[in-house]
Amino acid sequence: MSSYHHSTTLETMPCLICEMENPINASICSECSAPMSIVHDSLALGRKPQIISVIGESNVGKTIYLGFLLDMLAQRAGDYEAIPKGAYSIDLQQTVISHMANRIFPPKTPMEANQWYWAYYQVARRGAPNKWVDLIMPDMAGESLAAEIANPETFSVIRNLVGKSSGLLMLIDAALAANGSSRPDFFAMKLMSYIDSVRSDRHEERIKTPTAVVLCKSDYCPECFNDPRTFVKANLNRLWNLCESRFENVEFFACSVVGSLGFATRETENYVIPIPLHTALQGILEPFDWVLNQLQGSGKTR
Ligand SMILES: Nc1nc2c(ncn2[C@@H]2O[C@H](COP(=O)(O)OP(=O)(O)OP(=O)(O)O)[C@@H](O)[C@H]2O)c(=O)[nH]1
Ligand SMILES: [Mg+2]
Ligand SMILES: [Zn+2]
Repeated sequence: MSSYHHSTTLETMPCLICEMENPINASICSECSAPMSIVHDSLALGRKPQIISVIGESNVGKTIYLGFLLDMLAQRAGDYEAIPKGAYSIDLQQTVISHMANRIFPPKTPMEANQWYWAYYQVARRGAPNKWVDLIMPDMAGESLAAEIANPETFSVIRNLVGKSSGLLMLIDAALAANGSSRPDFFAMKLMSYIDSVRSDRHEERIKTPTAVVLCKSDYCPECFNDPRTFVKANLNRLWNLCESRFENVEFFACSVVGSLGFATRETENYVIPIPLHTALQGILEPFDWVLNQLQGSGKTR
């Protein structure tokens, strides 16, 4: 990326995600649909941002997790200070917060990459002002991720994001796993081996990228909070084994966004939908905090 700093003077600019040259006034990359404002904002800052990707199957809770995480950062939870770059960075958290305030879960993320939310934040801990990190956190659709895993190069944006991520938050549906479903375990395995194929040049070397495995919907199985490791070992054993053999820097977490759920049906439809009666955030910041500590090289100083 040596052309990166010189490109302001040219008629085109390389996309930060896929490096494709785009006209200077393009709003999204013609190749991968990433917002070009990320490039403009990073040029204005004079620093190259790092990518933290939230990955996981459709319906696992990525959108809700990321929306609440960003909102917590914006509200200075955990001594963080966070500055959004561009109005586009605020849309995701606004969507999630306003839906939840109306007691509805936010809608499923569309498969088309040009409709994803992207957040670009400068983050630092208060008291450590020299430790600003610039983070790009896209909200991908689980179905697009599944399509890319099944058929690599379907979504080049995902391949580039996974390949360039400095940290990964891998979300798993703990409620399904606790019910004895093998689906989350198999999806996680596929995801891990996909990451492995994208990341490693030498196959005998383990992946070093800090990877937080996050057990979502732990309100359904509160034992996850006490001991996420033991839960993964017992209920997601294939994933556990793959982590041990291929990933050098993995940690396990549990999270939940709801305190209580109601269930409702419509007269015209015969399925039950969960209603979030009140928001109670648990374990949202911890995985992010861990990844950031790994990036800043300060190890486990929590
Ligand atoms: N009980 C419970 N349900 C949750 C929690 N988080 C998410 N959910 C449920 O999971 C559903 C999916 O959440 P999303 O954040 O939209 O999932 P996603 O991973 O973004 O899904 P895609 O956009 O399809 O990739 C929500 O509509 C809720 O029903 C949680 O902490 N507790
Ligand atoms: Mg989503
Ligand atoms: Zn691109």
